[in-house]
Amino acid sequence: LPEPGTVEFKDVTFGYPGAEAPVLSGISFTAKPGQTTAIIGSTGAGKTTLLNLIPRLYDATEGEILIGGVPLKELGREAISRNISAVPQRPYLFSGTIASNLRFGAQDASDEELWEALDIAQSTDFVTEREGQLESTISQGGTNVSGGQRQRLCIARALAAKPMTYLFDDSFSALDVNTDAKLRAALAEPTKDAAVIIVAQRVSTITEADQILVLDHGEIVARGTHEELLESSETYQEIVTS
Ligand code: TTP
Ligand code: MG
Repeated sequence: LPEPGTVEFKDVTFGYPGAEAPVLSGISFTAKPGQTTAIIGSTGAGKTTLLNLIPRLYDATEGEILIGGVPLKELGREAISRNISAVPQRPYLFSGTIASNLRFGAQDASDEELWEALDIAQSTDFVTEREGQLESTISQGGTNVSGGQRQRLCIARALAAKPMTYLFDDSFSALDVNTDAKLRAALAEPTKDAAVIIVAQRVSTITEADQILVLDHGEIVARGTHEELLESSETYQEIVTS
C-alpha cells in the first residue's frame, strides 16, 4: 500500500449534477506525503472542484480517488474528516470563541497547541490583542474579522487537527507577499510528513512545490516542477507572465 495520507486520482472525471459537460476529465496524479503538490490554472479551470472531491463534497462520476491506497468510498466519513484538513477558498468561521473555531476537527487540542497553530498561521498578535484572547468571540460568518485574518484562522484550525493530508484552496492570495512567504516557511515543519495540496493564484506561492499540475478547462495540460514547466508549458509561461 502507498503511505498513509497519499492522495491518488485515477482517471477521474466529474460533472456537477444536472450539468451537461464534465468540469474535470481524465485527472490522474499522486500527491505523496512529505511533498507539496500545487494546482494552478485560470479561473473556472476546476481547481476548487478537484479539491472538493477529496473530502467527498461530491463523488467522482468516473474513475477513482484513493487515500493511502484505500478508495474514498471505503474509508468512511469519520476517517476522512480525521485525516484531511481542508482550508476552503471562502474560509468560514462560525459564531463562538476563537478557541471553539480552532477546535473544530481537533476537540482535544490544548490551549498550548492552539497557540502553536496560531503562531504558524501568523495570527498570534491578532489574537493576543483581542480582549479575552482565545475566548474572544467571532460573530456569525466571521464578519468582525478581516478576510485575511479569517483565512489565517482557518489555516490555524487546519493545523490544530494535525491531519495527514492538507488541502489549501487559494489560502495565501489574500495575504500580502511578505506574510504569505513567512506563513509558508512556518508551515514547512508541521506539514513535513503530510501530503500537501495547494491551489494557488500567485506563481511565487508554488515555485518550490515538488510537482505543479497545470489545469485548463478541467484537464491537466502540463505537470512538472516550476523550472520544468517554464521550459515545457506555454500555458504555464502565460500564467507566469500574466
Ligand atoms: P471551479 O472548480 O470553482 O473553478 P476554479 O476553482 O478553478 O476557479 P477559481 O480560480 O475562480 O476559484 O469551477 C469550475 C466549473 O464548475 C465552473 O464552470 C463553475 C462550475 N461549478 C459549479 O457548477 N458548481 C460548483 O459548486 C462549483 C464550485 C463550480
Ligand atoms: Mg476555486
